[in-house]
Amino acid sequence: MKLEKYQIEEHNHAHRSTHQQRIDYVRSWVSNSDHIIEKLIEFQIAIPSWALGTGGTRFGRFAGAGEPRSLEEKIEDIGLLHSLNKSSGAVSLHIPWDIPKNPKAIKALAAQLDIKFDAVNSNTFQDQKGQQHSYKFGSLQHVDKTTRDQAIEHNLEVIHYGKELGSSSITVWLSDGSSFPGQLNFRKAFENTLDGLQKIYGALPDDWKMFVEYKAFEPNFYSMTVGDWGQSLLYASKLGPKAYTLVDLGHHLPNANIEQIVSLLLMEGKLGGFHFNDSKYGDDDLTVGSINPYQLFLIFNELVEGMDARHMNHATGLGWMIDASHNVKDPLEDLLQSVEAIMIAYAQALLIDQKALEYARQKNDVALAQEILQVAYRTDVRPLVAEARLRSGAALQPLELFRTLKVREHLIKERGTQTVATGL
Ligand code: LRH
Ligand code: MN
Ligand code: MN
Repeated sequence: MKLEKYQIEEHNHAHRSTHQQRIDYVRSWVSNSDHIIEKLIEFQIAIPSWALGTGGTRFGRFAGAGEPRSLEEKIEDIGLLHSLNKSSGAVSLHIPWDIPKNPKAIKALAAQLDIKFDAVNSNTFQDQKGQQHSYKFGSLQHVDKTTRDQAIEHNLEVIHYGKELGSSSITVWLSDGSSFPGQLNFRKAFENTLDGLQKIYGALPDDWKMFVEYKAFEPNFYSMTVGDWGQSLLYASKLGPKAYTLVDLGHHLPNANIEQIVSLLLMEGKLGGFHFNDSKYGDDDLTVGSINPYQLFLIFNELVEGMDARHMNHATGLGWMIDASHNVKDPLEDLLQSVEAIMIAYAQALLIDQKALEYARQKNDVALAQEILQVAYRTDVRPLVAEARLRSGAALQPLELFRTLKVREHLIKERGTQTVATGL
């Protein structure tokens, strides 16, 4: 299924006058609204190839209908999202879940839909069919060199696929760790992992980056070998200038101050990218902004301030990606909601009067500093986000249009009801 330009135009026409009233109101008192709209138009968020089908929990998976059956169909789904919001112009592949069997054709299809290839992800947290050595006790940390070599080899293969598609970064997330005290020599596990990462790093093309993603728990529950931002930063620093830390919002211990982590990683020039999602308890991978939108806004405040201080381009300076998937919503609707939540938080952060905030801090005026943040957070910036979409040829209300055009029903007709997308 493909969305036609006229379908978007008709929808926008029907919403035009209400939108005009709303945007006029915001513009009447937000002095930098055009600047914000331009920033929003530039900003693109990569969609993970594993989020286009229904996710699951370890207790079960309730597959939806009309899910993509191949990588081609996943890219087509991202094409649909991108025509609805013009903010999802990139895909992040997980290998071997989504091996591009015919990279040239995949690249051409993506280019046709204006979709770029963001970071490629390796997978040494599951055993694949026919695999010689098991990752049950880890991959790069493994006590057995042949298992470590196999994991390194897999990462090199992922880089190879990435090169063919035009990616320029690899995200390495390891489930390595231990579940019981005594199981692991922490130092040796770190050294083995560093050695493996160094070999992978050595195979990176000149213009590539490596993102080292950390996670505090799960699937190991006593120790994780890349367990927090300190460990990730240690690996990234030892590896060299092409290695960065990747922050997945769900990978912290409860109540961690993620915005402070973001600020310090940016200060060190070592923040590489993001996996956006939301959570109440652990790595829940819920829709972005569905549980704690204020935290998301505070993170964006640090991103905007820190990136401006380093003269970084917001749109291209970091790898922005969603990493959410679950059991109960239509995956495409869910992704539209996630992208919208990110755009809202970004717009609110752009609204903050950074000079006034700094002045309040210098004066130790705590109440004023809090007020400045909350004024921005409590502003309804949805008309600005919608205006950015309108100007880039997307839909004023993407989710509503998705429903009125009965996109999922069309996909079910094309693909059937018994479809299972690859992924988690
Ligand atoms: C691990 C993780 C990591 C994986 C993805 C599927 O929890 O966040 O990024 O690649 O989930
Ligand atoms: Mn992640
Ligand atoms: Mn995760």
